[in-house]
Amino acid sequence: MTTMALQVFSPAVEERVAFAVREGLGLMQKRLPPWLFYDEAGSRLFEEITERPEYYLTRTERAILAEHAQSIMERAAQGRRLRIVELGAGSADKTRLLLGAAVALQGRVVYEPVDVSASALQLATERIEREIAGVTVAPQVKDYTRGLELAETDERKLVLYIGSSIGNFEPWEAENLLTMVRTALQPGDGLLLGTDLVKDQSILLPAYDDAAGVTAAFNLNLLARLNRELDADFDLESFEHRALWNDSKSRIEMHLVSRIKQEVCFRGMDFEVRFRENESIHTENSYKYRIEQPEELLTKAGFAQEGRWTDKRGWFAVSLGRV
Ligand code: AVJ
Repeated sequence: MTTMALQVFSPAVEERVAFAVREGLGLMQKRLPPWLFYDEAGSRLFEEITERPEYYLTRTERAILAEHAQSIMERAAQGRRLRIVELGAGSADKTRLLLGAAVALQGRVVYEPVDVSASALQLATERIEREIAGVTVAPQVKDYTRGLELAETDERKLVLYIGSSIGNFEPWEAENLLTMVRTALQPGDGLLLGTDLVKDQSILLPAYDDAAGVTAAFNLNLLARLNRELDADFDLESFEHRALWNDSKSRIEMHLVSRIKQEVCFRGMDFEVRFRENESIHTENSYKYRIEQPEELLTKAGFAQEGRWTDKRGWFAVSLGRV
């Protein structure tokens, strides 16, 4: 007898993927949204990216939090009890530093990670409850880009939006997202925002095109996902990863470039796409901010900037906004 892997059938996700493909691959400049990266393999590859020597973001932000967690928490709490909400919790690795500081400050803390991935939340919940005494985890499975509902509590809330996740959004989208977060909060509540800063291309480009090829694999995995989920026939060998710096938009762009003229069939949805030689699919933007921009963004979204912490090289910023 053969054992088959259990197929988890989730039409909602599949329809969202099919919709994104139909919409994005029909454009003049083909594009696919970056949330498509994060299937199981993609989430694992992203964790691997964060350990590559070229990918300075995670390491730099972690160093900022390691050094300043205590003062960040004190500044956010202002003598009150804090409850910590995190948007897009992921592996919640850097969050431990902040949770540890909150526990040191107030004895115990409620941590509410919000993420679309129930499995990622499950893992993070178990790990954090096991490893940090005093933390109660209250996970919420939700796509926070579609709205946020936070219970009214006596505690002051601090929303964490770290890891430069905001960088995936166009400036106007980023403003809308943070405005939406602000409207879910009460006066006195805070937002901790992690933003990657503009720096020389000689640093930026390798971070998105590491020598070991993990970022390339992360980008190409998107096509493997479409092959599997939509029964497409992308030949992964005939596409290549490309990262470029768009100076006028201040962003890193990732593309998947077709090495040849070809046609790709989506047998699962009666849809074909033609590629010219060298034609690309734009898969991600990663905006890089000038040092004064996080504050401008917070202000436009209705927050007052309450503090800002950076590393010695000025590569990354963590900003605290208050409602
Ligand atoms: C998770 C959006 C912060 O933009 O640096 C890493 C994703 N893409 N390498 C980033 C990513 C390519 C990452 N963020």
